[in-house]
Amino acid sequence: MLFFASSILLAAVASARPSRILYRDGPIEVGGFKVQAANRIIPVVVGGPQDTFVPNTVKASVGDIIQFQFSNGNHTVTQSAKDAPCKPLEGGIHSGHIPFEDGQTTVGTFNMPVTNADVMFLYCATGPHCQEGQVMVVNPTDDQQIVDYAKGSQSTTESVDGTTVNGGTVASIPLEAAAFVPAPAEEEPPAGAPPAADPPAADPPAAEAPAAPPAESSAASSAAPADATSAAAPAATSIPGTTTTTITVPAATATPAAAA
Ligand SMILES: [Cu+2]
Repeated sequence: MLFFASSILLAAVASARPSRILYRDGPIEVGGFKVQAANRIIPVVVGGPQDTFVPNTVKASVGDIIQFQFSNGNHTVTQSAKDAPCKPLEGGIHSGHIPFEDGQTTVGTFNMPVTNADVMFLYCATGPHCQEGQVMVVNPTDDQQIVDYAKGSQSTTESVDGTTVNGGTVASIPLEAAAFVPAPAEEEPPAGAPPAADPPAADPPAAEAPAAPPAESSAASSAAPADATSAAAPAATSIPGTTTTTITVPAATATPAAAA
């Protein structure tokens, strides 16, 4: 049921509509159109199978809280100026680096209160993520703004990290409450039966099955009896016998040497 709900959520997010808005002082909105928005919590997924923000544009009102939820990888939410992508804006918001690793049961969040209706340009300051398009715009004035900002970020050569956490609160939520399904653990690909296991195991990625083939003892035990059973007795007997004979021969040779 949770998985089903998550699928709906992801589909809704993909269509760029604020789908699962949580009202702190009211009913929970699930895809309808209750518009008297007051103090909403708006989830934005950061990272995951791809280095992205989902959604990458958000319309928020003063009093709302944008809750950045950090999925797989290690990412930041950092504010830049419109025309200076991938570089922190002085006094702008910065979440710090918040990782998500396989097996985590909680999700790191950065809760950013929206204090004015101005446009905000945000990027991830980890590695080349900004150049790769991990950027978003809050309260864009038109649809072109995110496109232009992403293009600008791609033209930069490197990102500048933020310095101090600012403009929000770092916290965490249970994984079950997150707006995403984590990427599958990276240790499991060798097994040949992922298709069958996928649908049921999609919601909690907890149990890992250590499948180690322990076949050494049987091989060793079968090899040992083979040696003992085979006609090793004659060979073993002949070797000592030969050695003894050789020792006798040099003794005879020593005689002429001594004579010379
Ligand atoms: Cu990132």
